[in-house]
This record gives sequence, structure tokens and C-alpha cells, in this order.
Amino acid sequence: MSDRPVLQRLQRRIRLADHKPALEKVQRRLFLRQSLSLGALTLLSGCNLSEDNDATDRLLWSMSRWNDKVQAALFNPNKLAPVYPESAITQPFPFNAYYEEAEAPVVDGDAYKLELGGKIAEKQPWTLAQLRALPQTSQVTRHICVEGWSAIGKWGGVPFRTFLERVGADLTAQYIGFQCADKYHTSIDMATALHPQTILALDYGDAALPTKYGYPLKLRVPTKLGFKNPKHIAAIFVTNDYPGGYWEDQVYNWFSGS
Ligand SMILES: Nc1nc2c(c(=O)[nH]1)N[C@H]1C(S)=C(S)[C@@H](COP(=O)(O)O)O[C@H]1N2
Ligand SMILES: [Mo]
Repeated sequence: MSDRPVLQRLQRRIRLADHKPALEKVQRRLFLRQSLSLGALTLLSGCNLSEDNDATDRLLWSMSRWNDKVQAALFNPNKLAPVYPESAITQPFPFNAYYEEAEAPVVDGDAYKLELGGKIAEKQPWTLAQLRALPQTSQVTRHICVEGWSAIGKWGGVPFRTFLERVGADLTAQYIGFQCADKYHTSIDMATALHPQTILALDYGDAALPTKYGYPLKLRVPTKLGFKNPKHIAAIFVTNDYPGGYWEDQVYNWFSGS
């Protein structure tokens, strides 16, 4: 049995891809496929993958999830993203979202309370003043967007590990999910959440985050792509159930379509 029909179909989909973030997932799937023959995949799944499109999609999706787990296991929590001098900061730092800049949600900082859920011992909501009273750090790092641009910026706030320990999050859980004030949501693995450079950012540069960069709170994760950096965070939850995300879920839909 040959791998070619499945690979050709995938390659056609990649060329047709209009959602650029999808490329990353598909490339990961293709990368994984290089290490398993189609025959092995057929044996594992019990389906004839070269003829059954839906079965192939389902399998590749679950394999991609499996690959995520392998990546998380391989993830070295001590490996640091490069840091830059302030003189390297990109001016102006780009805005990006699934909408235009003028549509970014305007959040009332005085009324704001960060909601907590899932496997967290102390779920009382947090005001901005309470967050600012926790230890603060800042760093200049590169933000890399899967749409093909990168830029260097400076973010400041609470080391995310400090926050998770403070609220009694279950640090053995697998995922942290984020719900934002727009319709955005995303999730990261626990190793990334505990990484020393992952910060719950209140500041861009030396001032409070402006609306366009995620006021009042964003997660800054320099070891992950831009779409894993939620802006306008409204709620954080800790879970063992894969939470997906805005782009993550659309990639799934896009991939399992025609
Ligand atoms: N709430 C929210 N967060 C988001 C997004 C979004 O649309 N809404 N877009 C993501 C993507 S794809 C990128 S590249 C960065 C852009 O952040 P910036 O505007 O600070 O450059 O935000 C990420 N976080
Ligand atoms: Mo992005």
C-alpha cells in the first residue's frame, strides 16, 4: 500500500489553506506521518485510510493530539526564549486579532475581576490592584505569529507560576484554559504555564497594557506562538480535559471539511 494518495490530499489541502494558523498543525501531522507508514496507521486504526477520508481526518487529528503530548513531554522547562535589549523593541509593535483594532474589547479596569475555575483551591476573583500587589517581573522577548510576522516587545506582570501557586492550582493537572473578553479562548500545557518566562502581563512597555495589546490582562508566553498568548483574559481554569481554543478548534473544522 502506498502513502501517496493521503499525502497528495494533505498537500492539496495545505495549498488550499486560507487559515494560515492551520499550517502549523498540518505540518505537525505531516511530520508525524514521516515516522509511521500508512500501513502501520491502517493497522492501528482498523480503517483503510487511503480510501476513507473521514477516518483519515479523525486519525490524523487524534495523532496530532498524541503528538502534542509527546511535545509536552519533550518540552524542557528550563530552556529559555532569547531576551533582547530595550533598544531592539519593534516600533510600533503590531496589533493582531481575529478582528480589526477598533473592535478590540474595552474592559472597565475598575470593575474588572479575573475569574478562576477548575482545579484551583482558592477561586476568589482577583482585582487588578490585587494582581499588582503580587511580585512583578518584566522581559523583552520576540512574539512570533504563525501568520508570518514577528516583533520584539516588552511585557511586565506576575510570573504565572507565582500566581498559580498562590491560588492553589493543581500543578499536576495537564492544561490551563483562558477565556477572553472577546470570543477568543486558548489553552496551554502545565509545563509551559510553569515556565520561568511565562507571565500574567499587566503592562506593555512600562505602562498598563493598552486596549489593543490586551487590557487589562494577557498571558505572555515567549516559548509559544502568538496565538497561544491570550489577550483580555476574563477567566482562567485548570483542567485535565483538553480545552482547545479559538484557532485550535477552527483548524480542526477546517481540516476535517472537504
Ligand atoms: N483575546 C484575544 N487574544 C489574542 C488574539 C485575539 O484575537 N483575541 N489573537 C492572538 C494572535 S493570533 C496574536 S498574533 C496575538 C497578537 O497580539 P498583539 O496584538 O499584542 O500583537 O494575540 C493573540 N491573542
Ligand atoms: Mo497570531
